[in-house]
Amino acid sequence: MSENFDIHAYNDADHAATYGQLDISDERSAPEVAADFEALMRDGYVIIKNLIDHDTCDAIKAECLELLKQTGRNPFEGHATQRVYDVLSKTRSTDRLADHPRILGLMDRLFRPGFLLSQSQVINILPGEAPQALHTDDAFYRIPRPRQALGAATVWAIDEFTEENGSTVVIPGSHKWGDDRLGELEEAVPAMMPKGSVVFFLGTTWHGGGKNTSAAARFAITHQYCEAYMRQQENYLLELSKDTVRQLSPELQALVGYSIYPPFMGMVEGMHPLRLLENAAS
Ligand SMILES: O=C(O)CCC(=O)C(=O)O
Repeated sequence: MSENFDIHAYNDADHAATYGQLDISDERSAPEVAADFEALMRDGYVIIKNLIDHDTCDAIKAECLELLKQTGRNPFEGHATQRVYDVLSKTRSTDRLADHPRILGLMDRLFRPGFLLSQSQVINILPGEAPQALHTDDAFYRIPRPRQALGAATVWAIDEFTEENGSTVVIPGSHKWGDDRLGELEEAVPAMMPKGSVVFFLGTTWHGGGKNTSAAARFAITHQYCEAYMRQQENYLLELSKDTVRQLSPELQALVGYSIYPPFMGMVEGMHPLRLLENAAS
């Protein structure tokens, strides 16, 4: 290797000539994001209220209700919970939640540039559902705790989240725990929030879906994210056709994997994957 070759500069550099890293909008560095981030790192979660309006919630719900079918196959999915997987293939209605600037602003602070979407679901908790087993979302990255989060999640309240209707529950401060401590239901608090709000939590934070003792279903959208160097839960590159990817915003295209984590992770033929979308016939 050449004496003058600086491997660190090479690793950090954006080598793509045609498709560089996307610009970060001002909204992603707004003062509110700094305050949200402070709460997130202190408590392991933050509730951001009224981020989308009720009309948007109603439009999302109307479209996604059509997609809901069977209930869960095991207690974790929830025998009285309906879930839609592969959401991005089926509807564009939740895209603006996945790439919402207030969420991506938190991700900018939390993870390295190039972070990815990890999975998306519609989750409809029906009346009578039992509490979901508490868990952490990035436990499958089998690296000992305490450690930094390698994933992060949003759960969007498309209906109001109440203690009765199955609001997500979280254990404040649990993101700092080691592997020796398991979350107990008595320690969990409901993330109650108005329709149109979101709870954002770290992949290391203990949480779960709540029990639904009300007479109505609780409708939510979740999008999860991970560091660019961790495996995504959902295999977007196999799920999404190129035509679907062409319909996504540049941010969302990057999030599902049409992006490079410097210096070259994600390459196709040694080049940026967005080149695959150039030929409309492909
Ligand atoms: O539906 C919720 O509130 C949370 C669900 C959850 O944590 C999960 O399914 O992994």
